[in-house]
Amino acid sequence: MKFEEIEGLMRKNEALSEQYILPENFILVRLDGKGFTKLTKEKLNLEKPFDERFHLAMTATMEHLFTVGFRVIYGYTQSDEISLLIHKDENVFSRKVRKFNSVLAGEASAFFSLQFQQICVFDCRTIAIPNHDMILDYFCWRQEDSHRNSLSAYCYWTLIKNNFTAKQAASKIEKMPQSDKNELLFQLGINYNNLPLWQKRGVGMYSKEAVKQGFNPLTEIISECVRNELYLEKELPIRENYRLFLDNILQSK
Ligand SMILES: Nc1nc2c(ncn2[C@@H]2O[C@H](COP(=O)(O)OP(=O)(O)OP(=O)(O)O)[C@@H](O)[C@H]2O)c(=O)[nH]1
Ligand SMILES: [Mg+2]
Repeated sequence: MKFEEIEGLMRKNEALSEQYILPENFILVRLDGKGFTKLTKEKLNLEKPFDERFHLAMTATMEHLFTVGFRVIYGYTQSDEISLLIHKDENVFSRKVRKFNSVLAGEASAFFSLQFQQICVFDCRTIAIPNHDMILDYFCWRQEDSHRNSLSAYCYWTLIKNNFTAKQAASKIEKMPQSDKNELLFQLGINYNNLPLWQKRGVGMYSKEAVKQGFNPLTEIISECVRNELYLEKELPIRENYRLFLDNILQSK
């Protein structure tokens, strides 16, 4: 086959393999640390079940992802995952799915690795979301996942600290109802209700208007202007109030 024919065939196959997020759909991406159970245990030397330095690195990585060329409306992080809601009119890279996945996974992996001076890798998936209600359902789902995992992780590590083996601890909490997990922690001296909210609900990030004072050295006048700034919500509401909170952000974009 001639070079031109080979090139034509390759380009045709590449083009036909391409997937796009269809117009009018919001773009939802979720990044998740690859093999972080092992990484956090063996290489990063973290506090269990939650480590503030790890959480701050996740939050800083999410903030970085607001600045890499996509119109991000809202970001949410819990545990080793980050979800980003991208505007439905975003047309960057012609909405090619592979571009969202590869660029965002690359940016997150590089940025997070620098925080710990270790190779840390994120995967990324891209999901089309056709309407507002599904966006609210999505984020409530991830927040509920955060809550369930955090309760289980606290139970597991508290049992380990109380001399249970890994196998005993895992089998004790397997299939245990949530209310019993709360009670188990209480019996072992931990009031789950008093634990930091970021560990139970995750945190959210979005841009909002802030009034700033600026000093003009030429006119020597202090003036006020309104700027959009990234804001981190560390005390997210839950359930219906979380839906209202998200709805407000969506209405303003
Ligand atoms: N010690 C510690 N570990 C954490 C913290 N946050 C997340 N992790 C770990 O991150 C893991 C996240 O779970 P998964 O994403 O389901 O598991 P994974 O090992 O990353 O596997 P894949 O995502 O499938 O590659 C948990 O098992 C925790 O061990 C933290 O603050 N402290
Ligand atoms: Mg993971």
